Amino acid sequence: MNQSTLGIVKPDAVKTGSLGAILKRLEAGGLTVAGLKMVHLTRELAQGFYAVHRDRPFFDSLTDFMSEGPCVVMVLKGENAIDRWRALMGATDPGQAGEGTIRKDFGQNIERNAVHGSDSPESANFEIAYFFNALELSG
Ligand code: 3AN
Repeated sequence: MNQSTLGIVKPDAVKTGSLGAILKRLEAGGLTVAGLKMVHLTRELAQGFYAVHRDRPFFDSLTDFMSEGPCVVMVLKGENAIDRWRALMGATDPGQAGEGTIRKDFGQNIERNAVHGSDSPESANFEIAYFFNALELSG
């Protein structure tokens, strides 16, 4: 099934100059970039994006982190793009992530974990629309 998902290269990975390496991994993993831009989220925009986590103890820290510097938001397409991108990312905690995954190689800890990926078709729809309009997407 051809799918779209939202990926984010988070502020930690942009700061360490890992953007190119991460793009290379996702292209090598069979995903196509259909939209991409750099944004510096305000705290409010980060809170809106992560609204589903608003009651979690890490919400304030997570939204501070996501607004501390620029990140790169992108729409990724491909066969089973949602699961494929999450497999390339690895487990949420880089310490638990498998060898060769992005989070294992570029993440610092469970919060500063380099990348984000939608976890379902419903969240992909919400997350893509949060950052992109139709004119900004190709293919
Ligand atoms: P994933 O990004 O793997 O789908 P979620 O949706 O459970 O993980 O969490 C969203 C984001 O919240 C994670 N990417 C991570 O940055 C942060 N996060 C998740 N669990 C924790 C935690 N226990 N402590 C701090 N931050 C966390």
